[in-house]
Amino acid sequence: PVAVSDPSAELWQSAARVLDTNWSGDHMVPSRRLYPHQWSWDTAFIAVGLAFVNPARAWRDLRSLFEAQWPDGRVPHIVFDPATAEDDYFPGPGFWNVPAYAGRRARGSTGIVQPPLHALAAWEVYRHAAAHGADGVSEARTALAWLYPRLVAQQEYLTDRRDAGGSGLASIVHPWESGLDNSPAWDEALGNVPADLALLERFPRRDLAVAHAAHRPTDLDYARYIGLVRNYRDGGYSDTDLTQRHPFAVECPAFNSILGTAELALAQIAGVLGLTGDARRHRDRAREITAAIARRLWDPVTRTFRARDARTGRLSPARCVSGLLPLMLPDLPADRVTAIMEEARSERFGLPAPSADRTAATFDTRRYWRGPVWINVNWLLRRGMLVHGLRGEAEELRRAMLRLVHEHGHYEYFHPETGEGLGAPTFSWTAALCLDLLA
Ligand code: 9YW
Repeated sequence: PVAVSDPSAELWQSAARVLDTNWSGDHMVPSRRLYPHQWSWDTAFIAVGLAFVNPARAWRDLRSLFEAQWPDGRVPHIVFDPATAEDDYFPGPGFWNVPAYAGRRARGSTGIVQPPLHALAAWEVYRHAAAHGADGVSEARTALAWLYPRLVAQQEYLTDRRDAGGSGLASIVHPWESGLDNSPAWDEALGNVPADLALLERFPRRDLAVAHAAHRPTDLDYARYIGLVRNYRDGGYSDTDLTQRHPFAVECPAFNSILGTAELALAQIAGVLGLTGDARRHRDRAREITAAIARRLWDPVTRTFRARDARTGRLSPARCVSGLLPLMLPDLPADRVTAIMEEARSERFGLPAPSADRTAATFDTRRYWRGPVWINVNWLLRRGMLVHGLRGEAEELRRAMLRLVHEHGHYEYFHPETGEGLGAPTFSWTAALCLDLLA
């Protein structure tokens, strides 16, 4: 008989191999060369895929991340691997110089956050535990019980300390906190951030040594990024009076949709742990966050969700993929669901959705978050479709994502016109989410 190769089986195996290669003992790296440490929201996406092939590693990875949680509840966006040289990534632990009160493990971390996707990830790993037998279930319950109070502290940090605009939404204090690093959504707010180009002479860009300059942020933006870190750091990473003390505070629709989704995942987890009062509170919080997103971040003129500058009150003029992610929220009003799907299907996006509006002057097919397709945000978008019962659209998107990865590889991101793989070639979250899409 002729051996018939099964493309799904091949893809599954190559994805599992990427996750094996990128495992570093007690955590996963996003990619060996470009990102040799642990990144916060990567850990969540990765756990979703590890749930199928190695749940013990999913729990270990989440645990490694939350061991570096600060006493105020913030979960750092990077936990640095002490075994990796300081100059392998800039800005490294020396530049972040986090205060002693952050705790021993957090000393080797950054002081900013990323989208709080971990409750959803923990719930997903738990949901699949039964497939790994009785031991898998008992491991999952123990892990959930350990994580739950930490996940709650993470939410409370974001909803209390980070409500810079007093609107019931969390503000990000740095574009890196969005995970959509140099999205055009930040351009207008970044215009108010001083750019000290001399900083780049003192701290040369390490990212340009390992990635194409045409894919990466410009020097002007990079100088602002470093200046923002320095300002937040020099203020002791305090969130008091943020809008006066810090030149960047923005309410992102994707970050806040994930914040709301996390409350719903926490409600499920609380249910498993027998905490019914907590579960009710989490559901109420999710409804409040949804209402705040629908009120604060909706532009009635263009019928799209936008980022809002908490300092100036202005909505960003840029249409970005982040504006499609409120679809993840089940209580989103029906007219907003319709508007998001119309925008997603329009010539500005299309499926899989590029990171930014194809018709905008800022659209750039190769530059980081300003045009390329990312699997992680499309995976979130697909979840949103399923939440609203849009099964046909969800299936179409699932197939489109798998086609892209099957034809081009487990790349970090993809050219929005040709599908060419860009950035790191064996990228953990692309591989992990493929496993989920194939399962
Ligand atoms: C950087 C690790 C991270 C992701 C971010 C992505 C990128 C880091 O890589 O940022 O140095 O530019 O934008 O979402 O977590 O994969």
